[in-house]
Amino acid sequence: MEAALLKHPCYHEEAHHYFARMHAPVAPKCNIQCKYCNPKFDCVNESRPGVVSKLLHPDEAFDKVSHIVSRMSNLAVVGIAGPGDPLANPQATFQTFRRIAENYPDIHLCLSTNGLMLTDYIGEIRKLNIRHVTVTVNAIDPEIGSRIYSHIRHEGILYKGKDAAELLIRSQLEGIRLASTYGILCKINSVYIPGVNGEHLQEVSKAVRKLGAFSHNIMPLILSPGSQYYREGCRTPTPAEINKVQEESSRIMPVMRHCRQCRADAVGLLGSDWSQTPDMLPSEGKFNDKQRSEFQDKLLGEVKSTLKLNDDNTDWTDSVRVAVATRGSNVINQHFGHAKEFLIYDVKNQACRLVGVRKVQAYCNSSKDCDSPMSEILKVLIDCQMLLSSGIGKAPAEILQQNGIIPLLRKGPIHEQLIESVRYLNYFS
Ligand code: CLF
Ligand code: SF4
Repeated sequence: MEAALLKHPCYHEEAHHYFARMHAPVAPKCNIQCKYCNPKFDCVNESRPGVVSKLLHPDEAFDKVSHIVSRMSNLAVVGIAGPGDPLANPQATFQTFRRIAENYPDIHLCLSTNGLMLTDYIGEIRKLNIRHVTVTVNAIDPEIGSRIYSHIRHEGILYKGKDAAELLIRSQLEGIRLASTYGILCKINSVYIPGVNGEHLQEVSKAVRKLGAFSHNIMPLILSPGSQYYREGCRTPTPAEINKVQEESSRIMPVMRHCRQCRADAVGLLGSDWSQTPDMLPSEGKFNDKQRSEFQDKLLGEVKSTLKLNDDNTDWTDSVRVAVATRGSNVINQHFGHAKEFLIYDVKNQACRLVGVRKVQAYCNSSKDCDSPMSEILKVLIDCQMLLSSGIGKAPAEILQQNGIIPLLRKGPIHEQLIESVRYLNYFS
């Protein structure tokens, strides 16, 4: 498998334990209005709600990239994902990509868009060798689309209702077809909106697969305060609902299960964000290009060695569901009390598979009936039988136990620890 995949933390599940990405927040404007988005907040297609700390001019963005590249030796990808739509800000977007491509040819470039202008800029995307493009497709049926988008602006005209959705969907599908034809790896993001498009996402998978898309990332709706859905009292999907649609779509095409719905200015491994404190990066000093390349070759070797652990033929009936607290590097190294998210695995015999990532904060911040962090965590871990972390306080451990979740203290490689812990499940029970 080529490095463009194995080094991209979003395109390959194993890569996300080792390789980092950063986003350059240079694109403020958007040309559509999704009902879940509040323009004062990050784009929820690619980020959790939260104001971008600072919009950057392309020159500032390049300086920030240079700073991080020299200190974060596992940085493999620079993406532009907002806070608006990158292709509604083509000058800033392509100027930023151009400078990065000229100075750091080994860094992979990644673009995330609503797809309205994708066909218009496909030439520029190819010229800059942008190999990874994500398109957010929430519906392929204009009737459903009209319940998700309130309007779009295209060539000076304002479209609303079904007309708007029809134009957007046509542009997205044509863009995906064209990009895939040129060998660009197209990932599809869909926001699961209960009561609107949940039942429809399988149809989206089928359509985009036919056009050559590479994988489908189905993400739970996060309600941005102030957005139309928020005002209307929409709800977010439960972990069980998300699992169900991901499972259905995974029979059609590869499904991404490790998305963190990152900020438009995120920096670092998925799930551990250095965007607010880039001066405190955890490196010994600066790296030159040769050192970075050697280090990344070593990481690539680690990714490859984990590939053989995956078993696609396992029947997962009667498997054990386990939550894991980690800060990355494919090891259990996070204290329960500091965890903002849990990786959820199914384990059976010698095999394990990632079911998803469940954020504590995101669910907590977005749900209106959030009463305490612990009750929120219990909701998030509702279907888990075990929790593995590097440390946990007595009180939360007891609460977990009372709710049928066995908390175990573990350190070391996730796969190894999962297999071993589940082997002794009866003993711990
Ligand atoms: Fe960024 Fe997106 Fe590129 Fe990844 S994020 S532009 S493809 S480098 Fe990744 Fe973040 Fe999920 Fe996006 S985890 S929100 S899928
Ligand atoms: Fe908001 Fe992104 Fe939708 Fe634009 S594409 S309205 S920035 S969520």
